[in-house]
Order: sequence, then structure tokens, then C-alpha cells
Amino acid sequence: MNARPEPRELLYEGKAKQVFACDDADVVIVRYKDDATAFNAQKRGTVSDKGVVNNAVSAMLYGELEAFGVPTHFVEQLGARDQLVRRVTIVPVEVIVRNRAAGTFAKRYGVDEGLELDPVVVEWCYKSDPLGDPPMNTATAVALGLADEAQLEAMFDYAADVNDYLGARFAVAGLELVDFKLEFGIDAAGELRLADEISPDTCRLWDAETGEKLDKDRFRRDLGGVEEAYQEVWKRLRDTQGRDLELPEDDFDLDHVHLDDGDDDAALGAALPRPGAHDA
Ligand code: AIR
Repeated sequence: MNARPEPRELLYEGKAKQVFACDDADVVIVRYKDDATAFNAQKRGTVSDKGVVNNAVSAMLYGELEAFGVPTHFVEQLGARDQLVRRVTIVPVEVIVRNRAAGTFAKRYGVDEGLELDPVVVEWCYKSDPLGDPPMNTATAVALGLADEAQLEAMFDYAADVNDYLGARFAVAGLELVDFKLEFGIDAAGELRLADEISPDTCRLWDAETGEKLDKDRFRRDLGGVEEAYQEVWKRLRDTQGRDLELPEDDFDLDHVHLDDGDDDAALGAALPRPGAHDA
């Protein structure tokens, strides 16, 4: 047996997590903090035991997603706040999936929160703290050299699978998955993997019966009961682990949001050749 991985050098400190090197260069230890920020870190605070909940929720869901067929960076949970993950290079493109209007979407388009979105909306943002993660389309991501078309297609397909799985998984826990953000990374073998975390920090989760918000919006909007909401999400997921899920019947894969006739270029949104480019 290998020795239990120990955290060595601090490689990176983000808003909600620290990343430590291990003796094995292929993996790193992620430590979840209680620090909370919102609105590009303009609002700061701490949420007691948020790190414990997010580590537990993320570990459980990444294990389940891996079993569902989505490659992830997750290796194993090491302790209350720590998990071992494969070392990846993060693709600086965030994928947001929206089943209902909320947050910046509701504000941007002047619609009520809760409006059901059909088709499901996929948005792309440039992961950049100084720029405040601006929205972009996939042509922009390619043109800026942030990712290539094949990677964006794969991210789209994985995001669809994650939405299928998590929608059903949260449903058995009495929660509605309103929207969420994903990040991906490239591992040492060049494989694209789901990275970062999935938790009430990165998903909007509403009580399926009452619509009560059980996610980071309680912190962002000073709604109170933040700690309790995070604990409630963990408790419900834990209590429903292993239950049968009602996955979408036709292995729904969001293809309809391409809004095209199967032409993959159109899926990338305005990915037009430059005039004259073919003559070069
Ligand atoms: N998100 C986006 N950037 C950081 C995070 N955590 C998540 C939010 C929400 C979804 O992406 O937590 O679940 C959409 O966020 P917004 O602010 O664009 O409405």
C-alpha cells in the first residue's frame, strides 16, 4: 500500500480552496476553506463549516459522476476538508448550464427568477478574475486560444451528461437544480476531465416543494440561514445516496440546444471562417 498522501508545498490559494503538492507529482490535495466571496470577491465572509460540506458534497458527486461515465479529476476524499485529485491544467473557460432563469441571467434579460428555460441554456465565460469572468461565445474561446473546438464540444457534451445526472440526483434529495457552473482541466495524459467542485457554492439548489433557496444565494443576498442551508443539502444527499434515479429517458444530451441541423460548426456559435482564409 502507498502511504497516505500528505500536503507539501502550497501551490495555489483561491477564494474557497487551497491546493497543495504531494510527493506524487500526478496528484494534488485540495483543501476546502470556509471563506466565501461573491460578486467577483467584492463581498467577503465566512460560512462556518462550508468547507466541510463542500468537500463532502463534491467528493460524493464526483464519485457518482465518474461511475456515470464522466471523467473527473477526483481520486479520493482524505479528510473532512481535504480531497485528493489528479493534477490538471485548468481550461480557462467556465461552462454555465441553466434549467431555470436566475441570477445574472434573470437580471440580464429582465425575466423573473424561476422561469423554466426550454431549451436548457448553456453559457460560456472566460475564467478571469481581473475581468470578472465575462461571458463569451465558443468562437471567442477558440480565437483567444483558451480551448480548441474539440475540447469545447467535449465540454458541452459532458456538461449535458452532468445536467442529466445531477438533475435526477438532486431530485431524489428533494432539490431542484436551477443552474450550475463547471470547470474542466487537462491531465498529464492530455485527457479532458471535470475539475474544480460541485457544491452549493457552484449550483443553485431550490427546495423542490417550497422553492426555498439552499445555496450560496443565501450568502450573496444576505438571506440568513447560510450554514443551515449548506448542512441541509449535505444531509439530503447523504440520506439519499444509492437511491434509484429517474434519469431522462432518451439519454437527453442537450443536442437540441445546438439549434442546428447536425452541423457541428453551427454549434460553436458564429464560428465562421474569415473571408479569404481558404485562399491562404
Ligand atoms: N457560478 C458562476 N460563477 C461562479 C459560480 N459559482 C455559478 C453560480 C450559479 C451559476 O454559476 O453559483 O449556480 C450561474 O451564476 P450567475 O451568477 O451567472 O447567475
